[in-house]
Amino acid sequence: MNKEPEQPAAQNPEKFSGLKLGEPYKVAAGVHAVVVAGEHVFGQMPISRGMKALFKLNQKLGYDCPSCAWPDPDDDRSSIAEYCENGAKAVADEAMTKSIKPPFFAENTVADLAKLDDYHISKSGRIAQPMYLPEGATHYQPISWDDAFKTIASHLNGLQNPNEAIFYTSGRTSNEAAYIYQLFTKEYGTNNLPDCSNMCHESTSFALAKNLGIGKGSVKLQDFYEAEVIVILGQNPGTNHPRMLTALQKGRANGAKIVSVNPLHETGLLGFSNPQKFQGVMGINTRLTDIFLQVKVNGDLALIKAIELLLLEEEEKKPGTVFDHDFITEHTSGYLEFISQIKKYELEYLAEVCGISIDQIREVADLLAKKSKIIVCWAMGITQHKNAVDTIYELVNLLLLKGSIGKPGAGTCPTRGHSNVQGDRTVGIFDKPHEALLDQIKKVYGFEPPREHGLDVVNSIKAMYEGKAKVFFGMGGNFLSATPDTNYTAEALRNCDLTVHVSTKLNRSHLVHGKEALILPCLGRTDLDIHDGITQFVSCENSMGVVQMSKGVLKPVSDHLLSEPVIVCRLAKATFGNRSVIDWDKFEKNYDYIRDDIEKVVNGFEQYNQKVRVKGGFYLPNGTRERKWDTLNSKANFNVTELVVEPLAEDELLMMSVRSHDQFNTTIYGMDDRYRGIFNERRVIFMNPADIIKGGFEIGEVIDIYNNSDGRERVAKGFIIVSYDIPRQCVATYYPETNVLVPISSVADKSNQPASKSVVVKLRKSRLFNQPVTA
Ligand SMILES: Nc1nc2c(c(=O)[nH]1)N[C@H]1C(S)=C(S)[C@@H](COP(=O)(O)OP(=O)(O)OC[C@H]3O[C@@H](n4cnc5c(=O)[nH]c(N)nc54)[C@H](O)[C@@H]3O)O[C@H]1N2
Ligand SMILES: Nc1nc2c(c(=O)[nH]1)N[C@H]1C(S)=C(S)[C@@H](COP(=O)(O)OP(=O)(O)OC[C@H]3O[C@@H](n4cnc5c(=O)[nH]c(N)nc54)[C@H](O)[C@@H]3O)O[C@H]1N2
Ligand code: SF4
Ligand SMILES: [Mo]
Repeated sequence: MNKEPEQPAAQNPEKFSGLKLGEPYKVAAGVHAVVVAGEHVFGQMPISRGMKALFKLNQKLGYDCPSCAWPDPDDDRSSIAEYCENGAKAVADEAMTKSIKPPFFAENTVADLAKLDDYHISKSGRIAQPMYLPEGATHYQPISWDDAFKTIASHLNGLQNPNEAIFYTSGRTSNEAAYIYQLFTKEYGTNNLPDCSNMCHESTSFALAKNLGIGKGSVKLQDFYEAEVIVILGQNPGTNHPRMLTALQKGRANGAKIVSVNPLHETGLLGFSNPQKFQGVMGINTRLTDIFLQVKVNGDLALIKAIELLLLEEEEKKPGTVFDHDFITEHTSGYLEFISQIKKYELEYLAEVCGISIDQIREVADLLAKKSKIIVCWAMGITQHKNAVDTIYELVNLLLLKGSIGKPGAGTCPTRGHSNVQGDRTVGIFDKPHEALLDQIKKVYGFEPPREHGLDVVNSIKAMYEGKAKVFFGMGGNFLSATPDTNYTAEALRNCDLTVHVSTKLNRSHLVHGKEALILPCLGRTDLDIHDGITQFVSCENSMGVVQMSKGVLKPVSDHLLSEPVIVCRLAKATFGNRSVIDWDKFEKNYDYIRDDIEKVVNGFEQYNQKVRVKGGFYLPNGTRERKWDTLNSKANFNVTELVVEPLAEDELLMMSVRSHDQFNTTIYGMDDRYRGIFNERRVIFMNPADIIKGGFEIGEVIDIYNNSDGRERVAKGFIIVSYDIPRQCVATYYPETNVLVPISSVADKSNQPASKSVVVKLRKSRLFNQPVTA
């Protein structure tokens, strides 16, 4: 068996920062959250800058929160505080005044920087100027923008085939930048456009496009206020979509029942103290969840099937009282096949697989039987499993039985991650572009875009690993740390002739690089972007399909930063010379021209420039809301799914990787996860107390986590055991520290999304530590 090469540093530092344990919180947010937000913002910039930044955050005509994609209220926005603790942390992290200039790179070798942990890498500051790492060099050195673009152009023009280049996008990129970026790659000749969505909601986009005709959710915020039941699966909104709690609170006050499905009793699902309301300030809390189902990791498909089986039983007893037959007959296809297949399952078996008692499942089925305004919300706890697409099919089956799509108070709510991840896909960041988009590009610009599908994230990594792709260009993000199989991906990046990152902050992907490497520092969401005296703005689409303008307000930390759209234009001009049919100068001068072109090419952007200037923006069309199904048969489709259970061996555990309350993906804001009672340490593993005893371990002991897959041993060294309320044989760790354990071959069927929440692992005593290290 092959032994793994040493890991790309810092994933396994040999010392701990000093874990302190507290009780998990019962209530999220509250005044404490406001205090923490203030500490983050004012700790990293002067008061005046911080006030300015917070004052314009999520305000109509202000800038869009760079953190998650949860929507802003259409109407009643607070004029002082339309954001949450984690939005403020994201702003603090981006708008910090500390910056890293050439002397920082001259003093530190790349190898030394790679030894820092992610928290310290991010805290080093905003990158102030373009930097270049020549082949064989040990230090990044300054480079002019012109020379940087010439270097990239010469590599791109030297490739034998455009498909040897990879163009990654992370979901913070604006519509304007994303549109011209994908246009550039198409004129260059490739659809190799992997994006963070491939690791995020790809399973959702695949499933929903197939059964409902559009890969996006159907609900609007207003639906939360009209719903009778809101089911939340595989999502931790208190940390990752904090203002969703406000919507849940309002929905519940209007009579909705909330059902939460999660292996962990996440604080934000249990209770909420709204710091923007008098009651919250006074410490008055609202309970959020009515029924909590502590499902086993990846038990959701079995659970939904069990609920459907009980609903069917009730419907058969009292025909016409549970299912919406008018809806089913008029709008759906595949009902009879679905019914005959679901009957094959035994309730007892399904209950055993999901780990929920039949009584509790019955409680939920009884609730759903009587209601028809049902919203189903989900996130990474559903999408990052091998059978994720099937689970989402099944969630939609449930909604179709109840006629709960395309009417007020009901529908699908896949909660998106990055603030513009949905918009990037809308404007063409997709390795499998729709023919309609390609036809329109051909019509508007007159060149033939490539029709062959490109590479997604997993296939891009494989192509670089195998030497089939040689140039990697990252528009934002942290490809090395966000992707699975860290060592394999590191090898893939090191194989490239050139790796380029357009970034605001330093990250590990700059430090594990190709033969040559470039860092191109860009403006962030909060930064003012002025060309020829005109302040430019960009726009983003949130999780509910609203497109809004985002206009930065802060003076950039350096005069050497360029905006993402300008970077794309200069890249295109350097690469094509006078070969291009596109007027890149025009785009660069004023982003209105980019929006004019988006309007011509992408459906739903009529009068883009006018509508985006209206306070609050505009909704993109979404057929599911009007019960218009853009599927092959023009129907909403039931999908028959199979429950395939892969049993674990006695010594195996199923690991999910989750976010702490102090991080945004690979950016680590702090070392605490206070809602879960974890302080000052990230390298912990949450375990059921009975599994700790069964494995012969102790609480506080340091272990190594490992697995064997496709002939390799993968190891994440040095994790402290924490006893936690989590189902048997399930464990949780923080992402990205354990990405090293996710085999590149472990993906969701059909969507090819890394299955980073069903990682089969084993534990063994650490060779580095033999003392319990809990404080
Ligand atoms: N502050 C902050 N906000 C963020 C982010 C961030 O890192 N920090 N990231 C952004 C991004 S890109 C995204 S995609 C979203 C992610 O938002 P989430 O999806 O909420 O993020 P995770 O931490 O991955 O949490 C997944 C949740 O699913 C549960 N879970 C895991 N496995 C299963 C399972 O098999 N079944 C069920 N039912 N539950 C399961 C976990 O216990 C956890 O509560 O957040 C966005 N917002
Ligand atoms: N094991 C495991 N792996 C996961 C996940 C998981 O739950 N578990 N989640 C997956 C998910 S849902 C996602 S979305 C991906 C995230 O994957 P990515 O989007 O690639 O990662 P981020 O950590 O969000 O990227 C952070 C970097 O973006 C840069 N940046 C920040 N703002 C800007 C900007 O405005 N412009 C530019 N150009 N750069 C900017 C900064 O340099 C920062 O270091 O990770 C995935 N990986
Ligand atoms: S809920 Fe999301 S978008 Fe809204 S302020 Fe918080 S982090 Fe930002
Ligand atoms: Mo995400």
